[in-house]
Amino acid sequence: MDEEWDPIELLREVEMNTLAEVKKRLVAGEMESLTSIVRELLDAKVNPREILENALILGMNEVGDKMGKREIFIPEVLLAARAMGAALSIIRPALLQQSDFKGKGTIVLGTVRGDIHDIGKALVRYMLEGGGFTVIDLGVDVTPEAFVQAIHEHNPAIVGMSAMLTTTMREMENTIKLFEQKGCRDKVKVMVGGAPLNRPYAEKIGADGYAEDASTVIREASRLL
Ligand code: B1M
Repeated sequence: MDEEWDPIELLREVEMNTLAEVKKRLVAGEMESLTSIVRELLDAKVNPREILENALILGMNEVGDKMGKREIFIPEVLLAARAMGAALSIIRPALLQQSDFKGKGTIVLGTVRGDIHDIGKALVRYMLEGGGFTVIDLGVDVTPEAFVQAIHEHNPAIVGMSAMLTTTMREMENTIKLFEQKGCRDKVKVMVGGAPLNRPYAEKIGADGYAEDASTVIREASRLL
């Protein structure tokens, strides 16, 4: 008797193979072929969160591991980062379309002074926007003074800070201290995140909230409100 085959199972297998290909091209920094596969997946109605979580984030983690083991160096990491940025900008509209609720509140977001890593922050931003928050993105290498100015300008409910280096995570504490000195600490909740952080550290520096990754950030921001 012929082996039975399940078309849904077959489609799933094709999807998993394509996601593995997305990851491979990201690690190789092949921006053009990566973005064209991502477009094809979105056209085929694959959930953008699945592309993010099962391919792109896994790919960036692999880039980090290879960088840590000195198997690849800054030029290759930059190519992968550029490819990731291009893929994220294609996925962003699809993520926003999934948003079913708007007007949850404003969040000012930035990577702290001395730190130029922006991929994790961009991902956090897209998730928050998808979750109904309005996000004011101050970019990277944001000084404590620029965060204070943004509080006065935008009156956010939450200030979110990202840091990826053990050296720059200290800037979060400096920024919170400046909020206290300038009398705006009570006006906002502070949420922090980034690979070298954990919740005890967030509590130690006086932050109100901490999220480990983009998938938990909406829950944490909602809790703070
Ligand atoms: Co850099 N780098 N890097 N780098 N880089 C790391 C962070 C590192 C761990 C690599 C390694 O050695 N294995 C290491 C840090 C070591 C440490 O401090 N413990 C490192 C280093 C050393 C450096 C330089 C010093 C290298 C050098 O010049 N010798 C230099 C520093 C530059 C600077 O900032 N001043 C540097 C430079 C770079 C590039 C410019 C080449 C590039 C950044 C390009 C860009 O962002 N446009 C880069 C990259 C790409 C990385 C790795 C490989 C990948 C980071 C990334 O995008 N991850 C990284 C290794 C790694 O992380 N494994 C590494 C994917 C992203 C989706 O995850 O950023 O963790 P992540 O974000 C997550 C969570 O952390 C969380 O949610 C995000 C989404 O899930 N999150 C938040 C982040 N912010 C949040 C905020 C929140 C809540 C959650 O609330 C507000």
